[in-house]
Amino acid sequence: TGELTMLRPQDGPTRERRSLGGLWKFRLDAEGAGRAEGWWRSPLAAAVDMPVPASYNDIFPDAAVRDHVGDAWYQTSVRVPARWAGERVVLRCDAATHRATAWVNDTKVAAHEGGYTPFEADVTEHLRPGADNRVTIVVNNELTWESIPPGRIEERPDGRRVQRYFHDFFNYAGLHRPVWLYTTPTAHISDITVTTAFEDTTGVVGYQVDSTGEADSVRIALFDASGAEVAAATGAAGTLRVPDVHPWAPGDGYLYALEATLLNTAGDVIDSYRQPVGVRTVEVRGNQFLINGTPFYFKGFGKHEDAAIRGKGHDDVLMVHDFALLDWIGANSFRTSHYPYAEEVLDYADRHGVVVIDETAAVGLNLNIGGGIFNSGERVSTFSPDTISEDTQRTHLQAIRELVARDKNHPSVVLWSIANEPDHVQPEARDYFTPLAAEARRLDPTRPVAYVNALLARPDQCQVTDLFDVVLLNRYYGWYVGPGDLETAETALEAELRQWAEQHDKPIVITEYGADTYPGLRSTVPTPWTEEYQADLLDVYHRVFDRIDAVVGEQIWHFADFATAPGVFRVDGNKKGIFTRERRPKTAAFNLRSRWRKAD
Ligand code: BDP
Repeated sequence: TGELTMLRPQDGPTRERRSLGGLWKFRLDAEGAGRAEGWWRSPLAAAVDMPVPASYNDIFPDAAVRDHVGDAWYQTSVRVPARWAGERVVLRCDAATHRATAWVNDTKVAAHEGGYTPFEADVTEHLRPGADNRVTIVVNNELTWESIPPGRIEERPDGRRVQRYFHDFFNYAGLHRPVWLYTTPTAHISDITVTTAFEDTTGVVGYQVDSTGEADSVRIALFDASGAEVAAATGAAGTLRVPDVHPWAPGDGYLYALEATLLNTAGDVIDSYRQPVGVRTVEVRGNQFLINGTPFYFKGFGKHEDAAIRGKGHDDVLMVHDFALLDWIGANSFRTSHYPYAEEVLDYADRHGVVVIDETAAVGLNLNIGGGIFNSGERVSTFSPDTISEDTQRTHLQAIRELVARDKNHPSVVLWSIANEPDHVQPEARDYFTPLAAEARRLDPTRPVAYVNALLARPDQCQVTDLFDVVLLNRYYGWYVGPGDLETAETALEAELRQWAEQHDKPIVITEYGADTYPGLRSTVPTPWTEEYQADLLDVYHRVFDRIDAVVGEQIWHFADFATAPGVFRVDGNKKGIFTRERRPKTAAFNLRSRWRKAD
C-alpha cells in the first residue's frame, strides 16, 4: 500500500469535484515546438476547439489530424469557487493517450507515461481559487520499443514520420476520459483497499484505509443497498462481518457502501469517502473457475473502446447502450481488450453484475505474427536490447501496478490479463514474464493472473503457461487457419483443446474466435466474409467447447466492428463484430442470443 494511490474523485461532505469536460483549445505540434517555446505560459495560439473527452483523430476531416505523430496541446481556462481556498486541490486526468505533461498556470505539475490509467497532481500551491487559471496538457501519441503498447516510427523520404505498431486497432490519442479538479481536506483519505470472503452465510470484509496528514482516528461503517448500516468498526485496518450477506454475483450486482471517516481528537469529521463493495470470492480449482464457490462459465466478448467520430473517448451514451446489448444477447462477461477501460465502465459492470477480465495495454509484443514484422517475411527476435527489452519490461511492470492500484476494489474484475498475444514461444519469454506474473500476484493475492495465448503456440511450445492460473486462448481455425473449411476447423480445434486440457490442469477460456463479416453479404455455401459464415463458424466452435470440460468460457472476437490501421486484411477496420460499429446486429447475433439466453 501507499505505492500508488488512485482513489477516484468523488463529491461528499468534505470533497468537491469539478469536471473540466467540454471544449478545450487544441493545437497539433508535430515539430515539438511547444515544449521549447513554453506554450503553457500563454493562451494557446492558432488553436481550434476540441471536445474533451474524445480522441482528436476523427473530429476533423483532415488526414493530418488523423495520422498525426507527436505532441498535441490542450488548454482550458478555469475558475473554481473562492471557497476552495484552504482546501487541498488536485488535478486529475483519467486518461491521456499515450503520455502527457500537465501545467497549471506556469507550473509543471505532472508527467505520466501510459495511455489508459489515471494520474494526478496536488495543485494547491498553483491554482488560484476564484481567479482565472490556465490548465495546459500536452499529449504525445508516439509508440516506441519502450512504450506499452510498443511501436516504431518510420521516417519517409519526404521527412514525414509514420507511426507503425504491432496491434490491430487504430492508434487513437488525446484526452480520452474526464479531466477533474477536485478538493480534499489537507489531512485526507488517500487509498482504500477492500477484500471479501465468506464464512457460511456471513460476509467478511477486510479493509485498509490509508491517510495522509493529522488525524486521530478512522471510523468505518458499512451500509447495504437500502442505506441501512449493517456493520461498523474503528481503526485504519480491520474486518467487518455481515450476517446473512447479500453476495455480489454474476447477474446480481449487489453493492454495499463502505464509508470511511477520518476524525480529529475532538471527534470532528476531517474527511469522508464512500467505497462501493461487492462481497464475492474468486478461485481457480483444478480446471474450474469459481465465483462464490460456484463454477462460472464466461459468455461474452472481447471489446474495444471504439466508436465513430469520438474514437476512444469515453461516452456514457455508448457505454449504457453497449451494456444493454450485452444483456440483450445474454452475455455475462467481457475482456477489456487490449487496455484498461474507463473506470465508469467498471463501475457499471459492478452495479450490473457483469464479469470482467481486466487487461493491461501490453498488446503487440510479438514481432512474428502475420508473417514477420509488417508482413515483410523478415523473422525478428521479439526480445532483444533493440526491440522488446528490459526497458519495455519496466514500462510493462508499471502498467500492471497502475492497473491493480486502480481496479483492485471492483468486484466485477475476476481475472488480470497482463498481456495479449505476446511472443511466448521464444525462450526469452520466460525471463520476460516471470517477474511480471510474480508482481501481479504480490500486488493482488486475491485474483488469478493470466495472459492471452496466440494461435501460433501449442501447449508443448508455450514457454510461460505454467506461470499463470488460467489458460486464455485466441484461436482462428476456419479464418486465418484454413479459411472456408469449417470441417477441418472443427477437428483441429478439438484436437488442440484436448491437448491443452491434458497437459495443464487449468481452466481454459477462449478469449478470441470469430470471422470478419461484411454486413449484408450473404451466401448459401460456406463463404468467408458472409453473415452465414460467421454464424456457422461460431456454431462449430460452440459444439467443440461443449464437448470439453476444461473449457469454462467463450468470448467472441469481437463485440462490434472497430477501427484499425489501414491494411489489405481490413475493410475500413476490423469487421469481426457481432454488431456493426453502429451497433446493428449481424445474423450471428440472433444465434448467440438463443445459445446464451437459454437456461443453463
Ligand atoms: C488477434 C488479436 C486482436 C485482433 C484479432 C484479429 O488479439 O487484437 O484484432 O487477432 O485479427 O490476434 O481480428
